[in-house]
Amino acid sequence: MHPKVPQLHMNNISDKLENLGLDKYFVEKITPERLEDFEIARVVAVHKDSYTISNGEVDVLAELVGKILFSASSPIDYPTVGDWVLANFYDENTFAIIHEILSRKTLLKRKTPGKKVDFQLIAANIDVAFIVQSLNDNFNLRRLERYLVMANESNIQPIVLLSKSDLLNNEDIANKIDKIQKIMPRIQVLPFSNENESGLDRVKGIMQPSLTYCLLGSSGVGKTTLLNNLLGEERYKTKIVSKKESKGRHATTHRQLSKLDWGALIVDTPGMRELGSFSVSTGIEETFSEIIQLAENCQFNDCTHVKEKGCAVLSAVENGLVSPDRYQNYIKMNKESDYNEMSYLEKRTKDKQFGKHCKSVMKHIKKHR
Ligand SMILES: Nc1nc2c(ncn2[C@@H]2O[C@H](COP(=O)(O)OP(=O)(O)OP(=O)(O)O)[C@@H](O)[C@H]2O)c(=O)[nH]1
Ligand SMILES: [Mg+2]
Ligand SMILES: [Zn+2]
Repeated sequence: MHPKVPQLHMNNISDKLENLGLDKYFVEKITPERLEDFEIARVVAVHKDSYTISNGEVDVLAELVGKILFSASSPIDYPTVGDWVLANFYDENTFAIIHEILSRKTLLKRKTPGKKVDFQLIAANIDVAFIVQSLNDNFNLRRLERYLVMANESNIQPIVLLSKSDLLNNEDIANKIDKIQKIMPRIQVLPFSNENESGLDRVKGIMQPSLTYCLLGSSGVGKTTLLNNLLGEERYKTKIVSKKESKGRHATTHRQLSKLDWGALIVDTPGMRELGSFSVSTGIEETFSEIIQLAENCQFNDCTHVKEKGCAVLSAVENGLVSPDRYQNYIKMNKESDYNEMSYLEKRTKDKQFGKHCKSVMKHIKKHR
């Protein structure tokens, strides 16, 4: 028999940490002895080489312990906004060292822009992702599908928020919501306006205390304006959109976790211009579930749904059951995902080989000194 590892229980955890979003999932993973040496804290902001962490009482600037720095081999090994960490606080809580990142409940990541196959962490331990599109020029079903794949892949509940409802009449708004619900009947869609505040109460109404939400979506759709509205103050800088300026400028440049009056937690993110998918087969399956279901009736088990005989997906497209655009997006994202997964594996093997090579060179040098 294994000796039973003593575990922490929620009733040993301060309310302050619970209010910051700490729940059973994390607590059960910490042995009580660890807390004799360290405090639990949450990463609320990421800076260039440092972090702001909170223990529910104070926000403190923190750095990583050398061990993490030296052993990190991928972006996953570094803290991101929303992470729970074990840390030591010094100098009357004015400085801290992060010693360990607690295992993540969820992790939002995306491929880095451009050809390079690597990824960036967006946020950790998010419960609900608000995918924001504006009802006027940003509304796009294919882009929505991309964001949904990202959320689904991370096991995060997605909710669609459609901003700038003040710019359209009710009929046009209803039409757009209809378009989404026709292809994704299960997803919740809320229109709102930062300008005339319609729908804001409904957004507030679905945000529960101690759960962590994040705002995802293109630059300029009104994520930060929404956050300021939820906070009830102009805490964060938003963008003034003029035609000339609207290209390539991001109002928000960093990610930050904020706490709302009623206890919900929310991470604002900078708008993403390119949303490369990254080995997201589970997210794709969930987002395109009706296509996956159709595929069960394909004649061949390994059908790629591109040109095979007896392909149930292709015939559904022909019969108008699946829109050609949605079908094409599905095929495209699958291809990207396969490609990225392969290139990334290759890259990792090369990195590892290079690491080994360096080690053996160092050994050699030491030996012959
Ligand atoms: N008409 C209208 N304008 C809005 C609404 N919400 C935001 N805006 C305007 O849209 C512009 C961009 O808003 P931001 O909140 O900075 O957009 P963002 O999504 O945070 O952009 P990034 O930080 O660059 O990702 C600002 O000029 C806002 O005033 C809305 O509901 N209606
Ligand atoms: Mg912003
Ligand atoms: Zn098929």
